[in-house]
Formats: sequence, C-alpha cells, structure tokens
Amino acid sequence: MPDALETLTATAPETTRPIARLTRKRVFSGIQPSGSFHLGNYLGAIRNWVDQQGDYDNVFCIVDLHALTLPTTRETLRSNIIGLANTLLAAGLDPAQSIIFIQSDVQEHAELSWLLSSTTQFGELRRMTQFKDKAAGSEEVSAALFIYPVLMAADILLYDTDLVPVGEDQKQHLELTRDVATRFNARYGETFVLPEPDIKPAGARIMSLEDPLKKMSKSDANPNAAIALTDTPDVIRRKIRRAVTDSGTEIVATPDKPALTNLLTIYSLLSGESIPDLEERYAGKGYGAFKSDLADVVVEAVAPIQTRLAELNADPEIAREILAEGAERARVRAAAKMAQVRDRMGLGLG
Ligand code: ATP
Ligand code: LTN
Repeated sequence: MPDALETLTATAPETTRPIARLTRKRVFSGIQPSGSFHLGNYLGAIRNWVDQQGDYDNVFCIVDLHALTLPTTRETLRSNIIGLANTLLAAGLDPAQSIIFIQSDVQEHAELSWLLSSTTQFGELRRMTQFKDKAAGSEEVSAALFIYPVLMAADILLYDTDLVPVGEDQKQHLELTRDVATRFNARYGETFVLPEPDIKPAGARIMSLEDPLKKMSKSDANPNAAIALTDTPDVIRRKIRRAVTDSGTEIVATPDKPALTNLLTIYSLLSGESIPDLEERYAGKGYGAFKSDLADVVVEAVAPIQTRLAELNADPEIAREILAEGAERARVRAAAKMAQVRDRMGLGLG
C-alpha cells in the first residue's frame, strides 16, 4: 500500500503543527480491540470519524487497556489490535489528518486514570449501565471493569478534547467524564476542557439482527447478531435473510417495528436513500425482496473496505509504522497535560 506510506511520510511532526491546533476543534475517540468490528461500530462511530476528519484536529485511539477489562489472552489481544488498526485505515482514517495510536503506548492514560479515580465517586461508577450489563454477563468481574469509565475520562481529558464522536451507548460515560472534569477543575483550578458528545441521530444505535431490542455488539455470544465488516458476501446474505422481523408484513420504520426500523436504518445509511423513500419503494412488497436488496447494499458498501483491508493485512508494517508515529505525536500532548495535572495536584516536588 504505497498510498498509506506516502501519507505517513508526508505527515508533519507534532511540534510543527500549532496552527491546526489553535484553529480547529479537537476530536478524540476510542475503540476497543475486543473482537470483530461490526456494522454498528462502522455506522455509529467510525464512518463519522472518517467523514469529519478534515474538519477537526483528531486523535483516535485503539484502547487496548480497556480491552483488558474482560478476560482475553495475549494472542487474541495482539491479533485484535493489528486487525483493528488495519480496519480503521481501510475504512478511511488517514494518518495525515488524524493521530492514530495504541492507548498503552502512551503511559499517561493509565497515570491520569489513577489520579482521576480520586475525584470520581464510587456511587457514580456503580450507576453506569455498561458496567451493570457487562458485569451481569460475566462470571468474573474485574475491578478494571468497574473503573473502566475513569480510564475513558482520562483518554478524553488528556487531549483537551472538545468533541467525542461515539454511539449512543457511550452517552452516560461522557456525562461522567464531564462531571469528573468539573469536580477536578473546582478542586484544583481550571485544568480540563469539558468535552461534548457528538452523537449522530441516525446510526447511533444499530441493533442486533437477532434481537432488535439489544444493540449490535462485538461481545454478543450469538455470531448471527452482528454483521462483521470482514464477513463474506455469502455470510452477509445469510445473516440478513435470517434477521428477525416484526409481526405483520409492512416494511416501515415505526416504534412498534424495531426490527424493520433497524434494517431500514442500515439500508438508508449505506445507500444514501431516505427511509420514507425506501418505505414507499417496498410498499406492498414482501420481506424477501427487501432483504435481498439490503444484502446487496451491504455487500457493495463493505467490498472496497475489504479490498483495502486485505492489502493492509498483507503488510502489517504499514499499520505498525503509522501507530508508532501516532504514539509519538500523542505523547507530546499527553506529557504536557500530565505535567500540568501533577503540578495542580501537588504531586512530587515540582
Ligand atoms: P462491546 O459491545 O463489546 O462493548 P462495542 O461493539 O460496543 O463493543 P466499542 O469498541 O465499545 O465496541 O465501540 C466502538 C464505537 O462503536 C463506540 O463509539 C460505540 O459507541 C460504537 N458502537 C458500538 N456498538 C454500536 C451500535 N450497535 N450502534 C452504533 N454505534 C455503536
Ligand atoms: N468506552 C468506549 C471506548 C472508549 C472511548 C474512549 C470512546 C474508550 N475510551 C474515549 C470515546 C472516547 C466504548 O466502549 N465504545
């Protein structure tokens, strides 16, 4: 992939780019290397990161420390990290426009997380719905799973982030981040920028194909619940064919039809056609024709990403270099912020 290498070498060092930092809003977002990247991740988050990256000063992070909150192995984590990095690049993240790095390569994330845990209340963490959901589904609940949102707050606050593009499921974590930052600023003086969530109304919550009341999730035990970006055309067609539908036969997006609403949302986001136009087109037609067309739309949308992904997978050095350079640039910012935080809190002898 000479293209990616060219953009890599064209990227100016962090210290020579002050103008961009002064004039553009700062964006930070993260994604866990915790399993196969699915259509919900793409439509709810990454596609927005890619579409907007020219407008902002972006930092995107593969949050491997977060992936330790649920049981994993060394081999799985390693292969998930490189797989995710290649997927993000294949989906269009551009190192010339965005800093892309691995969380554990910048040690300040873990350090700030500890410091912020002192301005976070136990009761606040206990109320987090993601913790409750994930804890309910695991036999062993680590302390890390409980403090997960503090590490997320550290990720965001370390970079003076203005905007955090995420799916709807992360809204509560963003509220916590703002609360923790507000409390810290009140106690130690103005230190952190208060970030705003950037949640797009469409695609913010793509639902499971097996249960339209649950979000499509990497950690779903049922492999038919999610369409992975790496699924073959045959697998995509099969999953869509067997996706649950609602009672009745109408193809409309109404509150009493969560399954059809979800399928129409996916169709609309990938084809660019509006939901009312799709409802009109499929009025009186059966689920069979609708699902078959939807499968075509999905297969066509993921094909170019899969082609780029295969090229990147064939040469893991490309991602490795991009991530190393991203970590170097992220470290410059993180170190400056941490020096300020340590000083504000009175740590060490200054
Ligand atoms: P898990 O379900 O195991 O927690 P995940 O699929 O939510 O994993 P993350 O790495 O936690 O994956 O999320 C990456 C980004 O994708 C986040 O911004 C998240 O809000 C978004 N996202 C995840 N699932 C969906 C979904 N079903 N619909 C829309 N956005 C989603
Ligand atoms: N918790 C997020 C992943 C994540 C993140 C972040 C998102 C970790 N740190 C910082 C935005 C900003 C998730 O599960 N999707």
